[in-house]
Amino acid sequence: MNRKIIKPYGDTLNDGKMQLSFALPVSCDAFGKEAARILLIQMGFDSAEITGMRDLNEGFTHFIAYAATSVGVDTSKIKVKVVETPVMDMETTDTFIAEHLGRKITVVGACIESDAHTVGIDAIMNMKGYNHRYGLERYHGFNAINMGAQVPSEELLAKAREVQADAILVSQVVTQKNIHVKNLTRLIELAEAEGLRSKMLFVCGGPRISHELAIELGYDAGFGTGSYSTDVASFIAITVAKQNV
Ligand code: B12
Repeated sequence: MNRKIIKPYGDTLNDGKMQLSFALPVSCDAFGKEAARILLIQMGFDSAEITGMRDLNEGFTHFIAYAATSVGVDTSKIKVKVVETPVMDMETTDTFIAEHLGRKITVVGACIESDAHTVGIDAIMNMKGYNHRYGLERYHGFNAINMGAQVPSEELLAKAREVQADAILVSQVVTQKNIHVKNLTRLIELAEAEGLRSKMLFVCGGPRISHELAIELGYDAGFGTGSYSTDVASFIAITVAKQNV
């Protein structure tokens, strides 16, 4: 494979220039600015210039910096695990489900445990949709049940069992102290203990979720930042149809 080294683009191609933003526990003055610059040089940047600073009060300052790196990435060596099913629009997915299954696909979704962030799961499931894509509730081919946020794992599994769901959709947005990993692991362990894991697809999502992490945690797929209902609907429809062959 041909090596292809890329570097950040600032002013001219491959000049390595990056904009950085960070906070330090220093005063908002010449001393703090120099501390920020030295930090960047110690991090390995070839040059660093502090172009903005803002007093955050109580001895903290926020900095904006431009720094240049000589480090590049060889894109020919990159391997990532991604969901490989093709992405269909809503109408095509509905037609696919009608033709391949002849029944609705039932999905139950929730943001589990202490996590109160509903916007992500709503973006995928809500009738109104997100960024010009309707959510699963709008699809003819889906019976979509959105249980909202702060749903205990036990309740999500009980609902999935009650409605004989084809798929469970779990959202985790808060990742402090890896709470998302703990919650997602516990849900899978409970599902295994209750004999549910093999009966339905388990799909998780959130800003720090990758497909690779999802697979590692025992899920069928994971969707991170920038995912849409169309990605999830296509994955579920195609996978459920394959299992029904
Ligand atoms: C809005 C918001 C809130 C609102 C939530 C309101 C609501 N009803 O959802 C409120 C004010 C309640 C809130 C509270 C808190 N928040 Co808040 N919040 C945010 C904020 C600003 C936006 C999140 C959001 O809506 N994003 C938009 C959606 C569309 O993006 P998304 O969630 O990533 O979803 C997409 C993908 O991830 C994926 N996806 C997500 N879920 C799923 C599920 C499935 C099945 C699939 C397939 C895909 C998928 O698809 C979506 C569409 O592309 C973020 C900062 C930010 N800018 O992101 C902080 C942020 C998430 N919050 C944070 C924190 C810390 C909190 C609090 C702990 C603050 C506090 N100390 O009280 C509390 C926690 C409360 C709780 N118990 O959970 C931190 C989390 C840090 C971390 N890494 O853990 C963030 C990152 C802010 C920060 N920088 O500190 N928050």
